[in-house]
Amino acid sequence: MNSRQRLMAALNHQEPDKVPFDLGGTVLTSLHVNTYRNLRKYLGLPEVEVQVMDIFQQIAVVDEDVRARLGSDVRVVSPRSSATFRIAINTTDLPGYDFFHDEWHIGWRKPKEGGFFYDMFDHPLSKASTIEEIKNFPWPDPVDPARFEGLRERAQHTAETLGEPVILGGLAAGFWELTCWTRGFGKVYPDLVNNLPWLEYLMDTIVDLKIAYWEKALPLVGEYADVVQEADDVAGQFGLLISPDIYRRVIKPRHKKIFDFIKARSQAKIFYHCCGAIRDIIPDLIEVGVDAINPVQVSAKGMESKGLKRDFGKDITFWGGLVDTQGVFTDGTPQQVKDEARRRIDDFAPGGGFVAAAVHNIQANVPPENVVAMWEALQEYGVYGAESAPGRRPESYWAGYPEAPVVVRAASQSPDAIAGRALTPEEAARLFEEQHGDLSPVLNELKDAIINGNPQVAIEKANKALAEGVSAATIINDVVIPSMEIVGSKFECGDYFLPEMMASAIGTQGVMKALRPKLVEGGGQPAATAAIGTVKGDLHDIGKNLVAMMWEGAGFNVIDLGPDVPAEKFVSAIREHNVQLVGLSALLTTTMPMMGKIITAIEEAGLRERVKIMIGGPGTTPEFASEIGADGYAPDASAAVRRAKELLAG
Ligand code: B1M
Repeated sequence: MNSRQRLMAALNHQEPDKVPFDLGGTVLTSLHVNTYRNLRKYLGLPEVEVQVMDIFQQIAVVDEDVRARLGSDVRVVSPRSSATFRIAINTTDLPGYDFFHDEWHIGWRKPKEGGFFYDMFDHPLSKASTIEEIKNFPWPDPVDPARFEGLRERAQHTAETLGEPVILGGLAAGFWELTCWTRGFGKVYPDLVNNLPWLEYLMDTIVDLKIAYWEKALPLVGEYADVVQEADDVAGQFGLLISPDIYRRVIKPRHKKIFDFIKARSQAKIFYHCCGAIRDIIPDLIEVGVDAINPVQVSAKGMESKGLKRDFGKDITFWGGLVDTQGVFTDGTPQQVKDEARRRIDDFAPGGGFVAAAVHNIQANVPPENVVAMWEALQEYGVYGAESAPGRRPESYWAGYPEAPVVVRAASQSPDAIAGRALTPEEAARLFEEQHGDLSPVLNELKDAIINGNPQVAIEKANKALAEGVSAATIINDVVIPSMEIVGSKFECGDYFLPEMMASAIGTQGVMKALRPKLVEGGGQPAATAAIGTVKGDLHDIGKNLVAMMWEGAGFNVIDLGPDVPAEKFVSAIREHNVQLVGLSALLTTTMPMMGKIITAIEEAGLRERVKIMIGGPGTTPEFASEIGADGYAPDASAAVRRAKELLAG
C-alpha cells in the first residue's frame, strides 16, 4: 500500500495496512523550526538549512530524509502567492519588532528578542463602518495566474511519482478566520451581536474570493486533488467561542456554500481545522460535508478521544489527537508520551477513520525524544492486523484503561458554574432586584442596554442619567456593576458566548470612560487599580481583553498592558500606578514559565507585598498558580471578577 492508498482507505473508514502518519504534511501538522532542528540532530541526520513552511507560525518544511525515516504519508500542494505580492520585512519602524503586511494588508510582527512567531497586530478593516469600504478594499486577486503556476504538475508528481496523497491548499485561511483577521478580533465578535448585516457583507465578500479560487484550482488539479484543506477556529479550551446558534445561523451556511461548491466539482475529501472544544458542532460539520477534523484537541472540554470515536467515528475522520502539546508531550517522559499515543491509537484507529498527527504543530518546547516516542508508539501499536493492533489488545492491557467518559451536556462550560460557585443568571437577576429594584426609567434602560450588548445606547443612557443629576458613583454601583454580574453569570451558564459578552463589556467600557472623570470630581474611588497583560512571547489577547473588560465592569481601574508584556513593564506599572492587583494571562505552554519569572521580578523589585497576583489561560491550573507563587487562578473572565474581589478582600 502506498501513502496515497493508505490515507484514502483511512478517510473512507477502512483499515489500511497501518495508521497513516502526518508529520509536516500541512501547515497545521508540522513542527516549530527549533524543534525540527533538534529532531534532526537527535536522529543523527546532517545539519541543513531549515526551510520555513509558514512564516507566521515559524514551522519547518520536513525534509525528504526525515519524511523517509519516519514515514510521513501526507504532503500538501499549495498555491503560490500572487505575482504582485512579496513579503517585505521591515526591521526598523516598529521598536522591538520585525514586521510586514501580507497581501490581505494584515500586519504581522515578531518580537526581535526571543520571539518564536509572527503575529497579527494590524487589522486593515478595524475602523471600517460602511459597505463601500468593504467594496473599495484592495482585496487580493484570488485567480491571479501566478498562484496556479505548476500547481497541477506538483500535484501529479506527488500522486503519480511519489505515490502520496495530494492535500490541496486553499486561499490563505478560512473565510471566518480571514474575517477575524481583516476586521480584528476585538471588533468581529461584538459585530456578530450588533453589526451583523455589515459583517455578513464582509464574510460574503471573502466567501466569494475563496470560491473564485476553488473554481480555478479544482479543475486544474482535477483527479489528483484527494483532500482540500479549510480552517476556521471557532472554539476555545472550554467550549465554542460563539454560540451554537450563531454558528448555525451565520457561519455554517457559508461553510456549506464553500464545501458544496468543492464537492460539486471534485471527489476531494474536506479537511477542516478548528482548535479547541468543538464537540457541540461536530454533527453540523458532518452535515455540511466535512470528512476529517483536525487537530482534535483532546485536552479541550468534551474532546476525549474515546467518547469522540464512539459518538462520531462512523461519520468523520480524526486527523490529529495523537499527543497534545498541552500535556505530556512537553514535559512528560518518552514512556509517558508512548502511553498517551498508544491510548489515542486504541481509541481512534479501529475501523479506520484516523490519521495520526500531534495536536496541532509541535511546539518549540517539545523535546525530540518525545517526538520519536510518539512515532515509536505508532510503529508498535498502529499496525492493523498485528498482534498489538488497535482494538486487538490482550485482556491485561484493558485492565485499568480509563472508561470513555459519558459526555453529559451541561448547559454551562464554566468550571465555576459546574461546581456551583457562580451565581445563576436567575440568582444574579434576583439579587439585582432585591438591591436595586427601584431604578429610574433611564437607569433601567442603561441596565438593559448593558445586558443586551448595545454599547451606543448604554453610553447615551449613562450620559442622560448624569444630566438628570444621578451621581457617577450611583450609576456604577447600582447599575453597571450588578448588570455586568448578570452578564457574567449568563457567560458562565452558557447563555452568553464571546460575542454577547464582548458587546456588553464594550458598552461598559464606554460608560466607565464617560463616568470616571465625574467619579473623581465627586471624590469617588475605583474599587482597586489592576494591571493586566498577556506575558512576554504570547500574543493571544482575546481572553485577557475579556478579563480586563470584566474587571472594568466591576469598577476596577484597569491598566491594560497589552499582549507580549515583559516583567519590567509589570514592575513599572505597579510602581507608577499604585497597582493592587496584577493579572497575568498566558495561552501557550511555551510562555507559561514566563508567569513565574514575572512574579520573581516583582519580588526582586520589593513589590510583592503590595500586590495580589492572579493568573489565567487555558493551560494554567490552580496547582500551577501555587507552584509559581501566584495568589490565585481563574478559569474564565467572570470567575476572574469573583476571585479578584476575594483576593483583594482577603
Ligand atoms: Co493559538 N493556540 N496559537 N491562536 N489559539 C491555542 C492557545 C492552542 C491551545 C491551540 C491548540 O493547540 N489547538 C495552542 C497552544 C498549545 C500549547 O500551548 N501547547 C495555540 C498555538 C500553538 C498557537 C500558535 C503557536 C500557532 C500555532 O502553531 N498554531 C500561535 C502563537 C501566537 C503567539 O502567542 N505568539 C497562535 C496564534 C493564534 C491566533 C493568532 C490565530 C489566535 C489568537 C488571536 C488573539 O488572541 N488575538 C489563536 C487562537 C484564537 C487560539 C485558540 C483557538 C482560542 C484562544 C482564545 O482566544 N480563546 C486556542 C485554542 C484553545 O484555547 N484551546 C489556541 C477565547 C478566549 C476568550 O479564551 O483565551 O482561554 P481564553 O481566555 C479565557 C480563560 O482562559 C480565562 O478567561 C478568559 C475569558 O473567559 N483567562 C484568564 C485568560 N486569561 C486570564 C487571566 C486571568 C484569569 C482568567 O487572570 C489574570
